[in-house]
Amino acid sequence: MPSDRSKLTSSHWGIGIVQTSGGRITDVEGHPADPDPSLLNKNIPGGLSGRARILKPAVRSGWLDGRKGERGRDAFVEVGWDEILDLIASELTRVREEHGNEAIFGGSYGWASAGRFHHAQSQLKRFLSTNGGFVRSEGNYSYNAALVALPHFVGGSFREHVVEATRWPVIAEHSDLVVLFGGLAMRNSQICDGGASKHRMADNLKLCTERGVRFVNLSPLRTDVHASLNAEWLAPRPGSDTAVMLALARTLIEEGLHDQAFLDRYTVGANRFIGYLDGAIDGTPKSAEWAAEISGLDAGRIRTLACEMAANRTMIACAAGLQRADWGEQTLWACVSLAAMLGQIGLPGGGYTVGYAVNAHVGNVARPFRWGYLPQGCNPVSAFIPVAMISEMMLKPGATFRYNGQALTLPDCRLVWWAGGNPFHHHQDLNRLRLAFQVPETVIVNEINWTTTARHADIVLPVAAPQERTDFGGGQTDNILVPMPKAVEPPGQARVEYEIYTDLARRLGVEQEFTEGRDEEAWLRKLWSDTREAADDHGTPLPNWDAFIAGDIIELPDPSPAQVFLSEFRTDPLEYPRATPSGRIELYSETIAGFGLGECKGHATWNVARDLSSPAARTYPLALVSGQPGTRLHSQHDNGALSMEGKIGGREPVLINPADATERQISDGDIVELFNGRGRCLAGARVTSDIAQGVVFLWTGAWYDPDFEALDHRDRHGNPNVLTHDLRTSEFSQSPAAHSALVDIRPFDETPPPVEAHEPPQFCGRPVKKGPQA
Ligand SMILES: Nc1nc2c(c(=O)[nH]1)N[C@H]1C(S)=C(S)[C@@H](COP(=O)(O)OP(=O)(O)OC[C@H]3O[C@@H](n4cnc5c(=O)[nH]c(N)nc54)[C@H](O)[C@@H]3O)O[C@H]1N2
Ligand SMILES: Nc1nc2c(c(=O)[nH]1)N[C@H]1C(S)=C(S)[C@@H](COP(=O)(O)OP(=O)(O)OC[C@H]3O[C@@H](n4cnc5c(=O)[nH]c(N)nc54)[C@H](O)[C@@H]3O)O[C@H]1N2
Ligand SMILES: [Mo]
Repeated sequence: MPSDRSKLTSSHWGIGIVQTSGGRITDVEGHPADPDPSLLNKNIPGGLSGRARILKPAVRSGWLDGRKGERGRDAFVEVGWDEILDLIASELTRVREEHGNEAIFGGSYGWASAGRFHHAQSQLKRFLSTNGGFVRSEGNYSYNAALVALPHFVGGSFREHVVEATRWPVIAEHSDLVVLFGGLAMRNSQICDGGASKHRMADNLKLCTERGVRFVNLSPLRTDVHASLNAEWLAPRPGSDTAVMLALARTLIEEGLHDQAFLDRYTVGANRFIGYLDGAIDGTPKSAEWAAEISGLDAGRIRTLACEMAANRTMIACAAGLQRADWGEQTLWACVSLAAMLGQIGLPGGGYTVGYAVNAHVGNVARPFRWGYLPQGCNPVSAFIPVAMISEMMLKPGATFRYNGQALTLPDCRLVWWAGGNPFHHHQDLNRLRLAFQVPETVIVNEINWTTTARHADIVLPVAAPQERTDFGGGQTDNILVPMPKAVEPPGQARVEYEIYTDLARRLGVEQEFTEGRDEEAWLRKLWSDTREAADDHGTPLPNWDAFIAGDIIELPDPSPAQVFLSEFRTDPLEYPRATPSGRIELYSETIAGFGLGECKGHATWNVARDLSSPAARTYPLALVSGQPGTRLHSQHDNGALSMEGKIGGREPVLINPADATERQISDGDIVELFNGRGRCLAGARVTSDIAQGVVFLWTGAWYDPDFEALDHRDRHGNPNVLTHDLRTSEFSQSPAAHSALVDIRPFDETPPPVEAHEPPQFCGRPVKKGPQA
């Protein structure tokens, strides 16, 4: 029990105890109940009280001045709450009257913050639904290809895949070998959306080492696997995993090690897949030598690895990052197909998993029942976009596109409202996104800080952070409920978003519909009472709200500690069929073949990444991997203490192999420039043999800091998304493909410009009205 019970908090990376002084947060300590507390709490004080904090409502000067100027460059005019809410109410009304609700984009992707009630997207969507609806976005940036594709291959949602993943203690007991495509990054498993209260991964992996489980890490980054696991490190070229998986499968056939009985009973299409492996379709046998050429791995090792996988109880783990790449759907299908050939799917410690380490909970714990939530209302608008088509939507309204077998049209959105996300962090090809963001008539952003997205808005609403409002935490897949009493008041004029929407709803004549007669406190009590009811149904009574919010975390039983993925299906595939057309795992899918997409055929297929198959391969020789940062969550609190400690000369570190560095006369600690045909950015060089030769690794999340005087609006801070493309994985799932980009890098010989991303924008007075109407 913490000494000061009134200051517990929860975040996506863990629980903490907030220390305050003079109405400000001075520190957030780990909670004693967490065996491996996340250090990311150290970012909170700086992240909430930095110079970038938004303190007053603000309007872009050019927008006030008859919608002129350029988003992202203009100064802002600070105004009062009444004025800004009047402006928004009249602008919403205008857009609805002139263009209908199909012209309002409320997709607003992003992680926002933990807390069941004050969830930024739920609040915005509920408000917009109350006002006639909005265009939504479908899917996410994390594992979109898996969301769309796995239901075709294996049936069931991807959520089921991760929630039902085989538990690590089962692996410790039963597996001999774990083959990790894309590693098992401990830094990533700090986090889960909505909360990750106890970090169990380290202890569970310790069980594996104690039992002598062997790990093979196929990844460009050695440290993608914790050193204690003593993994063998193989570094295939980024984007070549599908080829390696296909070659492992082909080797099983060559050696007669595939499990024909499993294929016959549990799958369809094995013969056609095997035909492709043999080269019957394209004349190219998918041999170990073929994959060695593509991946840079040793053909002999591919063969012996296939034999070891067949001879042992083997878990194949595919990191989510691998499907965040060109043709990412194929990597998933190749993984499932390889596991099917081995025939261990559904056995304890065998088979495959997509997304161990995508968060703290996969394979570690699950939620016993659904916590109370704020209903988002009914959205009358049916138009949507796949989430990563944001630039495409703004730049090409009315264009048609393919998605999961459908032909759809991009909506024509005139007003864009973002709350709880940072597209200038998360989206690819930021120079293109900047152009796209010039198109809408109005952009509204609710933010805590002056992120680059807020700077690209017309209307900016300063909002309270989680520690500045009362809520309760319950992670999407956690088994722990956390009281989150307000620790400090919001600074300046920042307000709780629910109050902002309530005031707006009043102006628009829909207050009762939006609030249902409840204020913040009444909603918190309702959501808690919904949670208690669900708990009662599960036989785990919870205290009342007043006792809970004044108390400590509450841990509920883990519903499935010994779970084995697809074990029921394995027991009886007729009784427990998969939700695919055949009821089995589909190694060949008539549905997908019927989509008629060139690169996505009816079986797992090898395709070369776009940058590699274009002239870029010759111009830009290095593969850029842009994984999740260990020192923060995405772009959140990038100006916090831990995040800043990780930077080099105030810029994001880029990992580069000594051979690549020497060739370019780059030394550790140098300021370097990364560049390709899409953009360029500065970063700090970290020369290390932990990264494979031919690859550079730049963490995501440094706030994009364009220098408008420099070539390509060079980013001064080290945001990899100025270099990535936004072509998406394929027309099958239209998923983000951030990990497929080629770049080059050189020492930056000029005086490095200061990083300005963590500063507020310029403010100015109101534009003076000129002309006859003045
Ligand atoms: N190159 C590359 N790009 C990537 C990835 C990659 O691997 N490589 N990964 C992708 C992935 S997996 C993801 S999930 C995305 C993440 O992309 P995002 O989820 O957009 O990133 P965050 O930094 O978490 O942005 C959340 C924003 O919400 C704000 N916020 C927090 N709480 C609140 C609140 O209560 N109200 C409001 N209004 N705002 C709030 C924060 O200040 C922050 O600016 O990035 C993607 N981008
Ligand atoms: N600390 C921290 N943890 C996080 C997050 C964060 O921002 N900070 N974000 C969270 C979110 S939203 C998500 S979705 C998950 C993402 O979890 P993942 O998708 O697993 O994370 P990534 O870091 O994108 O990729 C994992 C690793 O894959 C490797 N990799 C990349 N490309 C290739 C390839 O072509 N082949 C092979 N074999 N390996 C490759 C990289 O070395 C990288 O370290 O992480 C979550 N955890
Ligand atoms: Mo994600």
